[in-house]
Amino acid sequence: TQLEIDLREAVRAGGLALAFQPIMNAAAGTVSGFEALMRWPHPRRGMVPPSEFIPIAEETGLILPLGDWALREACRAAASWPDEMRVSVNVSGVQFQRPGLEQSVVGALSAAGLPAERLELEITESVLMQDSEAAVSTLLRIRSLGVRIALDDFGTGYSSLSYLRRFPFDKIKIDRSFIVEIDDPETAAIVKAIVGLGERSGAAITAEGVETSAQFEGVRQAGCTEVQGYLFSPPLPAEQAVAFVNRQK
Ligand code: G
Ligand code: G
Ligand code: MN
Ligand code: NA
Repeated sequence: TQLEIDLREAVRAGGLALAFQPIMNAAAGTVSGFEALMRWPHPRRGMVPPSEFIPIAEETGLILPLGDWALREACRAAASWPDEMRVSVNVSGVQFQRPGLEQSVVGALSAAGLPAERLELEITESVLMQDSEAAVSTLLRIRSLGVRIALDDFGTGYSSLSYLRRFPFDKIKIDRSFIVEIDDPETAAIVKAIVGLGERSGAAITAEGVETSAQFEGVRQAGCTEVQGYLFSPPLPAEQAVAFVNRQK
């Protein structure tokens, strides 16, 4: 398709960008890091959303060079932030199916001079579903470098709880479909239960998609330690991310 041709050209020519959304410490109100999110300003169509181009990138294998680029670019940006701030990078299942993800991670960290502890990879359950033995061993090797591993979109899959036993996640990100309903006592009870599970395994819990102060209060009461969402900030261009940090001080 034309979009595929355009994406190939954009990858080659460096036509994509990363946006950075702040992740806040729920108690302190400080920035604990940023999630890197790909943006594609298309020369004719305007901004193409990731929900359109990521699936194309995954089907065509373009996600491999694109994923490498995102890791490098994210680490490079993070190297200019205050020492305590992490960068979180989304990683597709396809990137786990090919050898070399560990090499890409090591390469991105060393090119940026970023300590491994300041990088976090966000994966979804689908990564562990495909070929779980190989994916788990790749994840463990990357984690042994000091890189943190977060389980993204938690609660949207089919057998979420079993994955928590299969891998020692450093963080669980609760999907925003729970957050929009946090005023419902049953949903709040589920979120509290997830927080309890996370605490027992030593994982931090992030609430995604927090849009209102009532939701913020609800997830804080449920015990979420980190929050992310439009209430705090949309994803920002790299320069504005640095300005956001300075404004919080
Ligand atoms: O950025 P939004 O704001 O629209 O992102 C939508 C989805 O696109 C995210 O939830 C994530 O799953 C995916 N996405 C965004 N950036 C990346 C990326 O760098 N790599 C991968 N694999 N997925 C991404
Ligand atoms: O990787 P993941 O699927 O978690 O991507 C996060 C997605 O959520 C991105 O598309 C991002 O732009 C979007 N997002 C971030 N904050 C909010 C929010 O408060 N509300 C909504 N509706 N979407 C958000
Ligand atoms: Mn994510
Ligand atoms: Na998510």
